[in-house]
Amino acid sequence: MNDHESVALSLDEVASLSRAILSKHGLAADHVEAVARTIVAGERDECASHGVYRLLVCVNTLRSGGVVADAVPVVDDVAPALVRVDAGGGFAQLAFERGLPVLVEKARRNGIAAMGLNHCVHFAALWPEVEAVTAHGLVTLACTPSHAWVAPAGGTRPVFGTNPIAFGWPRPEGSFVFDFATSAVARGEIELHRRAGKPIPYGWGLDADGQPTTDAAAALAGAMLTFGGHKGSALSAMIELIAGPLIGDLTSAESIALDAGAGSSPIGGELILAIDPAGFLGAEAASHIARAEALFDNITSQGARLPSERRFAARARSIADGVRVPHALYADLQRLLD
Ligand code: NDP
Ligand code: PYC
Repeated sequence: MNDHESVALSLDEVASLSRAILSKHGLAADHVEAVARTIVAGERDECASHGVYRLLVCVNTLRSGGVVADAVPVVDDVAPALVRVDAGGGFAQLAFERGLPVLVEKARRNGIAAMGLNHCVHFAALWPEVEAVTAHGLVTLACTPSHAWVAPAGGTRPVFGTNPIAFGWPRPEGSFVFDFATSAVARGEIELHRRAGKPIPYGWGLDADGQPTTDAAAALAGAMLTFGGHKGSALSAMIELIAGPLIGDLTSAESIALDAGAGSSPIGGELILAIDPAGFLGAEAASHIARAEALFDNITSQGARLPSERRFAARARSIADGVRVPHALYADLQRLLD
């Protein structure tokens, strides 16, 4: 991005802008803080589809009544290794933060634990949550359905959400974390292409007639495609099941039906698993976990990179130098303060 096409902001300015916009549109103070933290994290790590751009989506969801602005998450200790948090129709971030200490304590006590978030509005990347769990030395898996925008492999009509899955493995510095949509790309990425008037590659979406397209708007109106053909399709189905009906929550098709064209963010559940290496290995856990470093070395020593390497480099840059937001997006964000 050229300097003349963008606005320079410090991370503090990104945080203030996020808080101001969310507060102005009626979000309760504790949610403002939790949501702003993930927006800043997304922008800081140069995840453009889940940084300040998401403020437009949050405001649209607040305006359309698609989220309960002052929801109070209720933590339910349902079983020795299970915790549920009813987000009450609020954004997922606060529900996650309220349930996290219980999940960590249960994983430590039992070796493994699962947290189900219910009735939450999820517009965010999963890696901030995964990093928050791995920070406690726990291996983590998280996934959530979204809205039915994605056709199954071999089909042409949306059934699945963009259904992200994220995994985290604790390391001495900077966990091994991957986090991606099971669609070829996140919907937010296609929306950014539409905003910038850029074509999308073949393989991301089909138009309303089921034909491959490079037109971002046509793919948004038609159907997105899964990554890796039948493999992404099967993973996406798994996420529908284990973060939907298994925890008593919505599928992506049910979420978009509830939305009824309002354009709000998806509502439904999220499943987060946490595994304590000491559960299997006791006092030997540290030495076995250390062996993972050889695996990572074998990847990076041949010039391949680890997932999150780009993000961690972006993070270091942004902390030192701040971030750059495209002018057009910045102008749209300023209008939300009028
Ligand atoms: P990408 O296809 O860009 O994949 C992202 C993941 O792959 C990151 O972990 C990334 O690491 C890693 N990666 C990318 N390129 C390489 C490479 N060459 N070598 C090794 N690792 C690599 O992202 P998506 O568009 O699929 O998803 C983007 C975000 O959207 C995710 O954070 C996801 O959670 C979010 N999302 C949220 C949804 C929701 O319902 N809440 C729905 C769909 C998506 P790095 O970051 O370091 O590049
Ligand atoms: O980019 O696909 C996406 C997405 C859906 C919900 C949040 N992000």
